[in-house]
Amino acid sequence: MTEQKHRAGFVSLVGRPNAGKSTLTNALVGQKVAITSAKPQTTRHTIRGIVHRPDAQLILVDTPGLHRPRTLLGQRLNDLVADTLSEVDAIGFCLPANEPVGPGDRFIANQLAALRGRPVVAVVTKADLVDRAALAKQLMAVTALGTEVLGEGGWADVVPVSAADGFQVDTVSDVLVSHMPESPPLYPDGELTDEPEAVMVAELVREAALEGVRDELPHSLAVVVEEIVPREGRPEDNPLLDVRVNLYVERPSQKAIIIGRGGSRLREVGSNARRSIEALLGTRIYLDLHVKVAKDWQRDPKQLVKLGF
Ligand SMILES: Nc1nc2c(ncn2[C@@H]2O[C@H](COP(=O)(O)OP(=O)(O)OP(=O)(O)O)[C@@H](O)[C@H]2O)c(=O)[nH]1
Ligand SMILES: [Mg+2]
Repeated sequence: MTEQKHRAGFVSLVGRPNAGKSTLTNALVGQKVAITSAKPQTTRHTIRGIVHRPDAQLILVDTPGLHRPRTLLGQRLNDLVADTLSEVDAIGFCLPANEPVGPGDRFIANQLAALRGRPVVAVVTKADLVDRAALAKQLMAVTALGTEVLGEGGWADVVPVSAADGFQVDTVSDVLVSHMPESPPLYPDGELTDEPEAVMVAELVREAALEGVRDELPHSLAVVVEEIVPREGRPEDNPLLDVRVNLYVERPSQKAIIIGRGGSRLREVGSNARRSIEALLGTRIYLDLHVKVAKDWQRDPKQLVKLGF
């Protein structure tokens, strides 16, 4: 009898903005570790989500969507992804089933082709949004892109998946595991992410603030947690954390949108974020949100550093 060896390694999920990388990360991990939204450029830094299986451990590195950079922020995000790719064991290239393979995908495919030697699994996401015939066509188009940029062998695998209804999520996991090196687990059992708490808190506020806003605002929003401190004088069995968070936008008009009439929108953002942060931290919190204008921060190197980029 041959004994199965334990495998463990790093997988970077890449793809165009909005391709479904973060949603797939959460589905594979089985819990929310990355925020998601219908707006492109939701993910702004790499997030590690950890998949624990009896036979393997996958450390998923969810990345910001890759695109032709138009701002300094866009450039930084692309550089971040390039750095990440040089350190992983395999790459999951996400392409949505419901959008034709386009120049944006080809741009990324060519960058991946330059990293010869690392297996690239093409993952056709959002399979639930198309019928079988359209899915088959898309799988062929994606396969063709693989042979076009990588030559004869093409992608290491091509797998359709729907993170929304769970279709083939286990298959994606199996395929990625098959490309991992033999290794003992790299993270302790039960750890689902290695994100610091403050980063998760900032992300949950950003997710709540992105809900329902118009298209140009999301890119202009940055969220920084100033402090998380226990409220003094609380009974031990009923603690309260004071969480102070700044939301930065680029223009006064955007500040007005975030705050809403009479502060109504900010209150709604606050109560939505508070619920998800309390679920994350397991204690009650008092969430204090402040909206500030940092003019054109996406283009200003000094401000980018201050905001954590
Ligand atoms: N129907 C359906 N929608 C999906 C699926 N996966 C993701 N979505 C939706 O697609 C949108 C983008 O998903 P994200 O996971 O945030 O995409 P992303 O690739 O991480 O985007 P960026 O971080 O902006 O690069 C969200 O509205 C998701 O709900 C899926 O399997 N089926
Ligand atoms: Mg994302």
